[in-house]
Amino acid sequence: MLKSNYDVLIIGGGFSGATAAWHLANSGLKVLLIDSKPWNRIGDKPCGDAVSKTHFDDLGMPYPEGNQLEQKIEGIKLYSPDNKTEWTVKGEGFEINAPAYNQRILRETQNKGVEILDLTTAMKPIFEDGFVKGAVLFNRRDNSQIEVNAKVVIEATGYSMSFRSKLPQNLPVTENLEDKDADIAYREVAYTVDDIEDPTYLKIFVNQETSPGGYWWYFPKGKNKVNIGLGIQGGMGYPSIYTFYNKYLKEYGNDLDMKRIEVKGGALVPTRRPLSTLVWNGIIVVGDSAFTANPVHGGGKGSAMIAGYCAAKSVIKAFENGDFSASSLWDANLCYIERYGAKQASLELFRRFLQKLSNEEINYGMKKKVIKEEDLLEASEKGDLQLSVAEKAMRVIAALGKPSLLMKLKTVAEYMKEIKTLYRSYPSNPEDLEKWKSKVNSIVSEFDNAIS
Ligand code: FDA
Ligand code: PGT
Repeated sequence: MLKSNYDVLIIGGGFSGATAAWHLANSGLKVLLIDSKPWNRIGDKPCGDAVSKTHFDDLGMPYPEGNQLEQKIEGIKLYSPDNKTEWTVKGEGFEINAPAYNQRILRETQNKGVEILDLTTAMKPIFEDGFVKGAVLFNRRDNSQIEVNAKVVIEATGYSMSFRSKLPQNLPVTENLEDKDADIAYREVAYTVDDIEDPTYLKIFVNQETSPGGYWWYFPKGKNKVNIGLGIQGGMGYPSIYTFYNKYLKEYGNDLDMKRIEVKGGALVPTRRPLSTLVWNGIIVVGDSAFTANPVHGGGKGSAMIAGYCAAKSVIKAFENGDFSASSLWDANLCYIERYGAKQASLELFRRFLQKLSNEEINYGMKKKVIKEEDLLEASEKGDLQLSVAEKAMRVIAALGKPSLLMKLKTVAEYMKEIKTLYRSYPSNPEDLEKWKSKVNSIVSEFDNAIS
């Protein structure tokens, strides 16, 4: 078997892995990135392809341009189940050609010295003395096996979690995804018969009948092309995602030219708080594999980029210290939790609440502005649902005169605040992780009881 040594091995070249590589490219470290897919398909995964502009600004990443950018976005329109209420949430973003942008980032990193092997899969970890020390790879270009030793492995394998799942199961980074903590999502990209009225707005349709525990989306990719799909909550025993897609497509995509479908496909979206730790000895987990997607809207590309960025920063520091233990890599946790993870924890609770609401409650809540557009935006941007908002909401809901889960909104806001506060006191070293984690778990189960 061939053997080689690298400072860093990145497994997976999607948004999280590519971003980690991009931020490591000028560090002088010897970096290898591998992906099972051929070059021209890296970044090609089922996705709605919408990413907020703020992520590129915050991380100093280049904007998508040319064929990487399909549509500039000015905001999101959110529709109630009965279609009677439309909320507009403004915010700049991009509807991207994900493979084109992803491959551009990889090319830039390659030009700066990162080695990239496509058609190459990490088959099993090298794990010694409690440390991840590399991986055994299989290269399908020449059918060779390579043993790669690395000081740090960045696990960016997406929702397959295909590398970390082969580590000893007592490591904290091997935590599993519960079926109910994910949405099953499916989308097609198709041309439309007529021009789309306003392609600068993404449309989201919330409806517990046509997409239970998720939503339908209609994301324009130019004047006459659209990414259309839906998510439904996993683990609920619902019919298959295709059943929902075929049954309700006419309702949301009556303008599609069914003869001109470009791509179709589905995948899982994690909708929970991030892994309790992204790092352990010699390893950092990023992106979907670390459950970094937004629990309420399922968008995970921006936060995959944040995780990749945080991983790169902590790797550089670990090399300065010559220490690749969990405590030395711990900064990746602090960086990610501050930038996105704490908000995810709070939004996971909000998601658990939203998924229990009936269409009638959502119609009522949106019509009466129990929560307003700006409150939803604040919740979604910061993970904060103001208590004053919830209190005002109570007075509106009281007028409803019948029992409603919406009455629990104040409790929801309180728990969201509590869990975010707990995330602000994230342990400063691995020794305190288990104690902190059990506090998080008890808030989540208390919350479930409170809204059941
Ligand atoms: P990603 O899955 O992109 O990359 C993982 C890579 O690892 C792959 O290229 C794979 O080949 C490789 N790999 C896996 N195992 C390997 C191994 N053992 N060896 C080598 N390579 C390996 N997000 C968003 O921001 N906006 C949106 O509109 C949507 N919409 C959306 C719709 C649908 C239908 C889904 C399913 C998901 C979304 N998302 C989304 C979520 C988003 O797609 C997702 O969060 C990110 O693409 C995750 O990026 P990662 O880099 O983590 O994984
Ligand atoms: C309810 C559970 C749903 C589960 C999810 C299921 C999903 C399926 C699949 C995936 C499709 C992905 C679509 C991605 C859309 C991207 C949206 C987006 O970019 O949102 C921006 C940016 O957010 P950010 O977190 O990336 O960045 C934040 C900031 O810029 C940097 O910190 C923000 O816009 C919004 O969040 C708009 C809100 C969308 C809300 C989604 C629907 C939820 C349902 C609400 C019902 C309300 C009823 C209330 C009644 C009381």
